Amino acid sequence: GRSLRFVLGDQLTRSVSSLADLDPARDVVLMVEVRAEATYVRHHKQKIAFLFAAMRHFAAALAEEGVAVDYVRLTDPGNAGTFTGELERALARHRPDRVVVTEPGEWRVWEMMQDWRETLGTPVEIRADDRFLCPRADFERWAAGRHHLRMETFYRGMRRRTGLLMDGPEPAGGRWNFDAENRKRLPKGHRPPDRLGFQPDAITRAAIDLVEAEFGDHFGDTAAFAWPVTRVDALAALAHFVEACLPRFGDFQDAMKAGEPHLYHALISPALNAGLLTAAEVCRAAEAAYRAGRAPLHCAEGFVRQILGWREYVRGLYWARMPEYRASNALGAGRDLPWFYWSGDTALNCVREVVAETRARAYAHHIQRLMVTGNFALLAGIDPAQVEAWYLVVFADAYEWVELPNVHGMVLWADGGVMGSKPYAASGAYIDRMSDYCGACAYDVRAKSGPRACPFNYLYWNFLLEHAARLADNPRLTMPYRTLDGFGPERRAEIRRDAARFLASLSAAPEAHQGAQT
Ligand code: FAD
Ligand code: DLZ
Ligand code: SF4
Repeated sequence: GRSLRFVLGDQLTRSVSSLADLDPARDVVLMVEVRAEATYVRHHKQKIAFLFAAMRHFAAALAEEGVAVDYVRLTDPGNAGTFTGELERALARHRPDRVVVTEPGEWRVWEMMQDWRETLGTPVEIRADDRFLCPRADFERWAAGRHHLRMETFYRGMRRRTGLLMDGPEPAGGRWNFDAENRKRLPKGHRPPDRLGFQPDAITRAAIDLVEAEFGDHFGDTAAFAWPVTRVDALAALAHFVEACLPRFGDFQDAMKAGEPHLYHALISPALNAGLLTAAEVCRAAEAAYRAGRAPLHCAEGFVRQILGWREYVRGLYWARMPEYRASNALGAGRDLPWFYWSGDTALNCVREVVAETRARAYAHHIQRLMVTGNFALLAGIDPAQVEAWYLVVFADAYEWVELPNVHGMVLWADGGVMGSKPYAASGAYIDRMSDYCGACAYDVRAKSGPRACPFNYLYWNFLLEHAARLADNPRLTMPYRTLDGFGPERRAEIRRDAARFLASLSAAPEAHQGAQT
């Protein structure tokens, strides 16, 4: 029969399962730009522009192959504004025998798809997303009956399963994990390599203009848009990364430098998450560089671990634990998200830098997300739902399947330790060690108390004090709690006073700016 093949905006892979047995003579591919997907959170302008541009290029490439593509633009007359509404209209236009889709990245859309099967009156075939290396069912089997789901165990299984960086049954180099070698700070005056930027072509320019016209009040600028939006450009970005950055990726993975958000990072997550690259080919490219002597093992392994390990793991965890996963709030955090997460208007120089870079590029690297904006939200006890909404809005690579475990589990420990054995809380000393932010800050990172002291310092101890009942017997926190035990009652009172004063000075975002509003 005739199939209507519905391809979502983050399924832009020619080999995606919904296109597997495409018959160009009879089938139609449906792609839709819909307002609901751009506004379920008020995404950063670059994220929407990136996705619309990538969708339009993907549709054009399919059409060039001779495939019939029905592409609905955002401003087309009659656009229903939702996936379901547009699918209904397309069914009326094409009258196919069945609809074929690949399972979506987000629970929200999964629920929609379940409804389609009941309400559309046309059979809907939902296929597995085999662009991931670990099928959902396999992860669920591994996770069943476990409370703690540790990445490292999962990752070793994935190395064995795929043979990536394996020498027979042994991990290449005799070790699974070279994490300990990934913690260098950037030498003074060090200049990271220039990166490939991709100038918007006419299609991409039109997508940017559309976003400025339709979503002009969303967070973020578009002037610095330089993302690859085609497979060809994404492959060029990957090749450039492997050649110019991978050889030092591991060394400086955790380093931060003002004005240099990219450093040695791959900058491939928007392309990867939208399907312009696949996880398997990206991992193979890193392994090939190692085998050819063009990248040291600790760099290739560190990079493969991010994708074969972390990325597959958070995706598996998301599907194994949703929808309950996002409801927990193990530390009882309830403070409103401070306004400066949107405005960048804060004396905390590290936060100001990361928010400014995020606004300009819809990007911050992992340690900025984890140890600056994330660490602050943890220490200040910000409501998990508001923090999650922020992360889902501001990054071009953000989808709930990857954002939620990273924020809810890794950063906020709101899952009570499913993902991480302890919260990643850190004082200003960590940020000072890994960055050059503190030198230019109005606060003094070495001062422990008083109005000039770096707020991360007293917020860190205040956090441990507040959550002692929950965390003091955590074996990984023995050291800091021993230090805290040595503080006298006066020092403790001072910590609580400094923290209370600082936290009371935070102002929440005006209602209209909470990215979470739907
Ligand atoms: P690199 O540092 O070069 O890493 C290479 C690739 O590894 C990335 O492209 C990504 O695909 C993968 N990766 C690395 N770390 C992770 C991780 N923790 N989880 C999943 N994949 C990972 N990544 C997203 O793609 N979308 C998100 O919405 C997202 N939200 C995050 C929120 C927080 C609080 C944190 C701490 C991390 C988040 N990450 C997210 C993971 C990571 O920060 C980004 O994948 C990375 O910064 C993307 O930039 P890059 O391609 O230069 O990555
Ligand atoms: C993120 C996004 C946006 C902004 N717009 C669209 C769109 O107009 N059409 C579309 O098919 N997909 C879009 N997406 C991506 C979807 O939100 C994504 O497919 C779901 O979140 C499932 O992962
Ligand atoms: Fe951030 Fe504190 Fe350093 Fe200022 S002193 S940049 S607030 S860590």
